[in-house]
Amino acid sequence: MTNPNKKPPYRTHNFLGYKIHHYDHIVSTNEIAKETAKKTKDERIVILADTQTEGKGRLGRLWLSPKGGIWLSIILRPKLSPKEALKLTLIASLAIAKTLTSMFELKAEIKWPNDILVDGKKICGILTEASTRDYNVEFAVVGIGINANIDLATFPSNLQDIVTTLKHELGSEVKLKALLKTFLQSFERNYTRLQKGWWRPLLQEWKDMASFLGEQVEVSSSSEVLVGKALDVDDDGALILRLEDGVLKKIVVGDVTVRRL
Ligand code: BT5
Repeated sequence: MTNPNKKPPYRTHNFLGYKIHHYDHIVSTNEIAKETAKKTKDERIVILADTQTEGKGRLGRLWLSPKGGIWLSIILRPKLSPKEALKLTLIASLAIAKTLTSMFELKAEIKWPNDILVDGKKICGILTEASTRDYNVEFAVVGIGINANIDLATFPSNLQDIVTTLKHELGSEVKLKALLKTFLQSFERNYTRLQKGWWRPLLQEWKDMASFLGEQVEVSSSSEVLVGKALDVDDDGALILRLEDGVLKKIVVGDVTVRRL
């Protein structure tokens, strides 16, 4: 039997209609968010943790989550079909890129589908997971990891060339609370617009911050590696690649590497 007097293992704050559950450490905010989502009908709940012991990347990869970063997952109940869930990753990446640009004057770039880069290096990754019912998204969890006040030396040497942090880029620490608030403000604006059906202008804003469009890229998925020109991102958020033989290919899952000569 659950004890009604038992305190939850997190602190709560409210901001802009978002309810934040702030944990010290946790296995993965996405995992706790999915468990939380099954127990409530609410949305705009944010699971936030100071550290994660098993932060998740895509395809079962590990996401390193030391102290100093922002590791969070937002529970949403959008009116979207399962194939449109990718739009949540796109509006989150747009909000992060805008936040980093407006707060710190950094030149943040988006790399399809889920990376935010500064100086060509990954500063933030996004993992969206959706639970579906009757061909609709029942709930979605948008997991976001921002490398904020972390020394680059904290990362293993094989990642130090491809990863960056706000502390490394700015030479000083940032205010995590202010960063979180600015991001949530920007995310809320995008989410409201998405729910109103204003997807096209959001996608255009996203494309304006995307660094890989028009470039020669390599796209790897679990089954193949494709090489071609990143022509566009279509209305569903899928990548349109023109292969070297001219054939157009629509890609929903994959890792993009820009091949700069
Ligand atoms: C991602 O995966 O980029 C999605 C990361 C999502 C993390 C957030 S944190 C809050 C929420 N809760 C979770 O459990 N997850 C989400 P992917 O594109 O598969 O990139 C993973 C790869 O990035 C790894 O294989 C490493 O090479 C690299 N990596 C690991 N930790 C990193 C970090 N902190 N910063 C930058 N790159 C990292």
